[in-house]
Amino acid sequence: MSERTLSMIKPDGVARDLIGEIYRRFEAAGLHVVGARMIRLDQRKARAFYQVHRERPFFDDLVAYMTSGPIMVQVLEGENAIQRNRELMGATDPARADAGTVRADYGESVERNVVHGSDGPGTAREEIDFFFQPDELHSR
Ligand code: 3AN
Repeated sequence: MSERTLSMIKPDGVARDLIGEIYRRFEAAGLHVVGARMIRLDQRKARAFYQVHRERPFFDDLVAYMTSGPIMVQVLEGENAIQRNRELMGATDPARADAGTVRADYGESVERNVVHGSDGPGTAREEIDFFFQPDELHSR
């Protein structure tokens, strides 16, 4: 079933010029970029995006990091896109990520782990709506 998921390239990925490499991996895996934008999150928006983690000890550090520079946000569309993108990213902790995944290849730590991807259909819908208007998305 074709579905959509929200992906982000985090500040470390943008700063290290990994946008093209990561988009290449999406496209090679059959994930079509149907909407994309470069933005810089402010405190309010970063806190809102990560509000499920607001009680966690790493929350303030995560917000500081995610507001430290521009990010790319994109919507990926394709068969099983949510799971497929999770497989491309690898585990949250780069040290535990499978070989050949984005986080294994480029992640520096559990915080500076290069990419984000929605973890299920509900969060995918919410996260896509958080960043994009319907007329900014273009199915193939
Ligand atoms: P994922 O991005 O793999 O779905 P989540 O949703 O558990 O992982 O965590 C969201 C983000 O919070 C992670 N991408 C990571 O940047 C950060 N994070 C998660 N756990 C930790 C931790 N123990 N220490 C620092 N940052 C963390």
